[in-house]
Amino acid sequence: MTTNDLAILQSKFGPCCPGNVNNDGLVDVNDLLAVIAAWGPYTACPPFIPADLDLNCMVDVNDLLIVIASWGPCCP
Ligand SMILES: [Ca+2]
Ligand SMILES: [Ca+2]
Repeated sequence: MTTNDLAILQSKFGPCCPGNVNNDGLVDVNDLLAVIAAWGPYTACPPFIPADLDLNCMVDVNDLLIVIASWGPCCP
């Protein structure tokens, strides 16, 4: 992931919570499961699906790592 990718993520989710797939203020097992449920490439992209956190038209280990890296409560 490049600095530019990170900037895109931060503009989408805020600096603390790029892994918050379901936008509930917390990165937890539900976000992890959402990534796993959407695993693999998807067509008609863009639009990007919520689980595609690095916006590459595929849900893969990089998205999983983003969830793990931002695990826990989001910024207030
Ligand atoms: Ca969440
Ligand atoms: Ca992805």
